[in-house]
Amino acid sequence: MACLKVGAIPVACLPAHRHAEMGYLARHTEAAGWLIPADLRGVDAIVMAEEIRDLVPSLREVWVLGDRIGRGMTRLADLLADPIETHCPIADLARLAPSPATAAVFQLSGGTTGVPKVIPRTHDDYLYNSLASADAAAVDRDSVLLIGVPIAHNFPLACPGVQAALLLGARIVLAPSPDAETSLALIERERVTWVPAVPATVLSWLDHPRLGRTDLGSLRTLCVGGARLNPEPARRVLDALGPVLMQVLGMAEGLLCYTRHGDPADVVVETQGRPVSPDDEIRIVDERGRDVAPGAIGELLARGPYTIRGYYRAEAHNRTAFTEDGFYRTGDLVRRHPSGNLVVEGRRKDLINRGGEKISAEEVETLIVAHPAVLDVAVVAMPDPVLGERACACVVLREGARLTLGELTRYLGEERRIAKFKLPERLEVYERLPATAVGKISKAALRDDVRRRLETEATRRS
Ligand code: J2J
Repeated sequence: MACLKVGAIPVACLPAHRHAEMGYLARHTEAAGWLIPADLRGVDAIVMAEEIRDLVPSLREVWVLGDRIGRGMTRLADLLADPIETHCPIADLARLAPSPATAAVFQLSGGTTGVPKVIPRTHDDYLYNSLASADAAAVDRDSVLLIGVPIAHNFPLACPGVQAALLLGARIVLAPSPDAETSLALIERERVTWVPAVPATVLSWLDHPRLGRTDLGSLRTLCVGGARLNPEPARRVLDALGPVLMQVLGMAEGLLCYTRHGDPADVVVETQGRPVSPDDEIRIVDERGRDVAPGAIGELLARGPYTIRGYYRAEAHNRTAFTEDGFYRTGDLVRRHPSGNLVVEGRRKDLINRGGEKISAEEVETLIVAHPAVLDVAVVAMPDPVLGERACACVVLREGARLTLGELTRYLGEERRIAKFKLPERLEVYERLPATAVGKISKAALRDDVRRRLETEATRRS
């Protein structure tokens, strides 16, 4: 929040990010400072920051939360003990107030490309984003929001999230984890009214014995998005918790769709909502960019007051990620429900949606193909009953080479040092990868094959 006041741009990194992501993002954004806890989920973040600082010339400052610091770093506690007024009158700081049309926050794209894409959200668009979604999603000054997902994500930060809560004077409860035990206890104790969640979280709550023992009378809205919530668990939410369900189709690039309280139950259960702004323009188009017939499936394009027109420093990618007249190609396949709301039916983009965390297939493939045992690779989604999808690496090995899943994940995690959620959770070895008519790897055929193998294993077990 202080950064926003003075025009410093926070990069919305995740606690799961490691050397690979942090190094790339620091360099790409020319980050000047890094704020870290000394211990980051068991990883020594000080050592990580020292290493990356040595490689990234722009990175001058590292502030550490905790007692231990590295060379040339600053303890956050010392910074706080040294009042800003002794260096610079508050009035001078106020004069730093940034221009509304400049970048406020760098969000990160769920991404389909070899490296993460940086999304410049401006002060004016992000403010509007928060307030317009508060209006649609029924957050006001009496709301109490429970935030259990990493706070830098667009959803808990700005949709309507922490930003709208602070703007409107609502209350925020920060949970250390979204697990059922923690969340349900906090909802009861803090009289929480509004909870953002991914479908995997909701499923874990529905199955948890604590659910029946908890007073959830304060809860008005369980807002679910980030990945598809199937109608069956959606109905179970209504049965177990009453009419609190709200679905959201959101994206860090902008466009936000919500179902609304007061929508008929079937609309809340079956659709992912409609845009928050009367100025949002959406189109549903076929492969040649023509509008599909009403109710047919096509790719969702979006343009509007808070949807970006380009990624940061990504000229080549921007030429294909946006239409000539400025629509963002979401890569999501949707259809219009008779109610006018959108239903997500699939996607055209090449990513794995692991319980709401997005994994770019290309990013992981580029690393895997550099492994000495690997000749060719495709990373595809495999179905998972809770997370929705997980990543499976399909590889062709070099002659005489061998590779196990353990070796592959050790290589990716310990040598290439990528975020843990991106590690493949299954390895399939092929003689050759199936091809499409034009000779590209057929990911559809691979997905089908992996699904069949999982089903066979499941029947064999039962
Ligand atoms: C199916 N797919 C969905 C849904 C997002 C609120 C909620 C989520 C995000 C988010 C967000 C989906 N059903 N209900 O930023 O403010 C998939 C789509 C979409 C992509 C965006 C928010 N809700 N998705 O998930 O930038 O594929 O934002 O294009 O991480 O998630 O991912 P991301």
